[in-house]
Amino acid sequence: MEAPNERRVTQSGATGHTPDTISAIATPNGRGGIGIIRLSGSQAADIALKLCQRDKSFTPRYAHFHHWYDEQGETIDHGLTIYFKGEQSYTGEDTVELQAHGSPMLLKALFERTLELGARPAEAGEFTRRAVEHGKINLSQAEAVVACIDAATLRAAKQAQKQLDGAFGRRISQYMDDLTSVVAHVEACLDFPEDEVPALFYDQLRNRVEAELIAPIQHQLNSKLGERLFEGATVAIVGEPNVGKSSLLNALSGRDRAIVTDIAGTTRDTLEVDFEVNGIPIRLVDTAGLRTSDDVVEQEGVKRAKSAAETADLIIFVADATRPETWNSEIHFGELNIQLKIMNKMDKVDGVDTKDFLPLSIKQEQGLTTLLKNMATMLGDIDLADEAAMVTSSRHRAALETSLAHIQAGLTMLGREEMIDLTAMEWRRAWSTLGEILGIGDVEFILDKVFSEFCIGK
Ligand SMILES: Nc1nc2c(ncn2[C@@H]2O[C@H](COP(=O)(O)OP(=O)(O)OP(=O)(O)O)[C@@H](O)[C@H]2O)c(=O)[nH]1
Ligand SMILES: [Mg+2]
Repeated sequence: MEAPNERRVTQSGATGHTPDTISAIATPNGRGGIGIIRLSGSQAADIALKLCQRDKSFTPRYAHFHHWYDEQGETIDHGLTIYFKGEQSYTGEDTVELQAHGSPMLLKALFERTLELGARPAEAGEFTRRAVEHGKINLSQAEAVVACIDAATLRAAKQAQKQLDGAFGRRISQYMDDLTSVVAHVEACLDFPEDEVPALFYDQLRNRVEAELIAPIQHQLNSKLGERLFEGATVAIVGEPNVGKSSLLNALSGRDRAIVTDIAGTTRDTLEVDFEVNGIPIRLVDTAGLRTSDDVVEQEGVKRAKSAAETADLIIFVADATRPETWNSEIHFGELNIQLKIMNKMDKVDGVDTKDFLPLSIKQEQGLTTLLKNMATMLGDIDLADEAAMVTSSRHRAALETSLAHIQAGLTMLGREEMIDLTAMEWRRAWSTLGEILGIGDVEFILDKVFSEFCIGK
């Protein structure tokens, strides 16, 4: 008689050995209530049946309670086995999830057992890559999966969800459809003798390309908010000593992080705190007050302050309302682009002209809300009519920019008969560049690059 764990039951009708069934521990490395192993491929169900020593096929999407056995027939662990059949699974092929205890040791043993039974370890992002290859999702949705997992703020995660729902992809598909249609129109002109194509025809086509493609793509490219939500921004606080820079860092981040004293030169080194403004992840950098000093440590601090300011996305210059000598940002930062200037300690003065400074009293907590609002605006948080179609990655931005350039190049040649071919060629290039966003066309190298950023098990 056959040993139970060698019984061969085929669930999916797969015959023979396909090396292509992948397995991975899908939950993060560490201890937890539940840990999940995921299998995908034609042998997934068969491997799971052997693991369970079960001879009756699984009901799809049904949680089967089972023990899982090793080669000797000893229990490794027990838990839920869920089978997703082909089309109904995340990857678009037979998939099994084993919901085990979240013990790193047991999960490793279970995972190794799935390999013994014929699976191979999944590569980073391979489950999602298969989903793309089986047409379950497009490439921009696959990227949204990573963005969702990596999101540092709830707003970023929600934005990733919208991309995952396909709003961004639908917009790109719309552009591609429009391009197909205008290319067809242009090519139709080739069938007419030159003087029979009415000028009006070109005008209408031009207007259409401008309204349906150029304007909306430019609008999408104008906002950097999407990238900011995921990539975050660095904000440096600079100014003369003792103006309240460290106090501002503490007030904004809501943490008593930096030392605050009335001694000028308290902060020597740069100090960073992470927080968020309107869902934009911010790295706030406090710096040493800028002044000429003989102190070697302080000189180094000043050097660091300058380099922090140079690399920041936004520089906040703080001045002390009681000391006009601290108001001139040109002295130390003449060459830098200071976007936001603050006049602090307004509680100590009466009727000071704050010029282009934002009045603030950290002590009395006045002006902080306005400051946060200004920060968000300067970091690109403007009202967008259509947040769902927001550009969220530099890859998408580059593709949209290239595509726009091709559309515009085609447009400049439109109306000249001998150039018709070139116009159509530029617009076809625009089309395939947009296709790269969705993973359409010959894009193997793009897939490799995108999926290398995934984690194992996703
Ligand atoms: N009255 C008043 N005092 C303030 C205000 N903000 C900060 N201070 C005081 O100003 C002094 C200097 O504050 P810090 O935050 O240490 O100043 P800093 O710019 O970081 O100084 P350095 O690290 O030396 O460059 C402290 O005594 C604070 O309590 C304010 O809005 N009003
Ligand atoms: Mg300080």
